[in-house]
Amino acid sequence: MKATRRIRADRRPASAHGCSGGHAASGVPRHTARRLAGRIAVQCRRPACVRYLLAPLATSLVAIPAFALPQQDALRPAGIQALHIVRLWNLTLVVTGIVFAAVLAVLLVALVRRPRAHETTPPDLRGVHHPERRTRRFVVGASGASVVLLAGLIVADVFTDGALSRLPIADPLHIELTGQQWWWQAVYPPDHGRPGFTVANELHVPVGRPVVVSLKASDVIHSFWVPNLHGKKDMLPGIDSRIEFRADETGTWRGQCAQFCGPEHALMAMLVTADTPSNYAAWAAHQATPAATPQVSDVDAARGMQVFLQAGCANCHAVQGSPAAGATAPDLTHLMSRTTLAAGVLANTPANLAAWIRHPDSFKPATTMPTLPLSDADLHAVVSWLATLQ
Ligand code: HEC
Ligand SMILES: [Cu+2]
Repeated sequence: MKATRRIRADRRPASAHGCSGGHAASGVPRHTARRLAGRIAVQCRRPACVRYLLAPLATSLVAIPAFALPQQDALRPAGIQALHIVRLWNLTLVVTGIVFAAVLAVLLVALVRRPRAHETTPPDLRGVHHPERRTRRFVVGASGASVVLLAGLIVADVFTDGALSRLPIADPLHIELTGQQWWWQAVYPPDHGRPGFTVANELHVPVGRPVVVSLKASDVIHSFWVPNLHGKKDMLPGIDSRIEFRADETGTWRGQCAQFCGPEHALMAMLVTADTPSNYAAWAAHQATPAATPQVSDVDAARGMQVFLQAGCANCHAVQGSPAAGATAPDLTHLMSRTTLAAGVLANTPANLAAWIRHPDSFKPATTMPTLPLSDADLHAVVSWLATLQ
């Protein structure tokens, strides 16, 4: 994942490097890393292939994104479903670990006690005339133990499955999640008097309340996977399924599409933020409000909205509260309340926003978002407007 992103990042326009700023994650300051890249490229004239190998390696040091998404970690459960799974994992690890150590120990004993012989030693025919009772008993015993242990793991697996399906789901939060190439659309239907709304790529859920996510795919097979909260569930076009989980700890957890869905599959991340119930309620209430109309005094933003409507952005994107009502791309109503752009590919800053709109295909080469020919002034205006969509 990281490697793909680094390689991709090489193709980014210069402005994207500038604005993401700071130090590379490895602690190498960017300018040092860049100089290093240059030096390696210059010194390795011969053979040329070495230069071609080393230069991208060194530039990849430069291009590590300066923002860090939270780690996804199946071994660090933040909810009851992930806890059931991690317990099964621990049991499997211990059992198979003991078996592995036992096999190695027996192998070692066999090596140490192996019969030593040379050319003149007569053949040892004891085993032919007298059956090796002890050895046979040992093999039968070890095979029996393997069967019992494997059967035990199957039973544990079935119990885990049962526990996963027994999550109490009284009064759950419903989310309708659709996998798209290559981003996530999440519709929150009306809930306890709060109107419905749509967001992209970044979900929020309240801690302690069960969540039922209905899963759809609009184009190809995707897979929902937020390992800190639950296992994987495929999203199949034409076959709706659902996944149920509960977050028991506040925090932001990373998810990733887990089924190859096309060239940008690796760049299809998701964030799930588990909030306290009151913070969640505040977030949801805010998401359900339409975007504020730009102030007339904010000339740039007001013009930006016009550019957005006229340049074709509104054919795909919706901004509630404006005439933009496209339905095939991320809803941008509260764009600035998200921390990332394009499914976790870029930190959400005005500079990255401009870089993305200028050349979306330099970040996600196969993206369906077109590169529209906007003048610098129009681009500036559009970004000014989008930046008001708090
Ligand atoms: C043909 C449809 C289409 C048009 C036209 C289009 N976009 Fe997009 N846009 C997309 C898609 C699809 C994505 C999601 C890409 C991804 O993450 O893989 C996207 C993503 C974005 C995002 C990132 C949203 C997020 O939450 O991460 C922004 C901002 C954006 N577009 C702005 C614009 C602007 C401004 C215009 C007009 C200049 C525009 N788009 C025109 C399809 C379109
Ligand atoms: Cu995928």
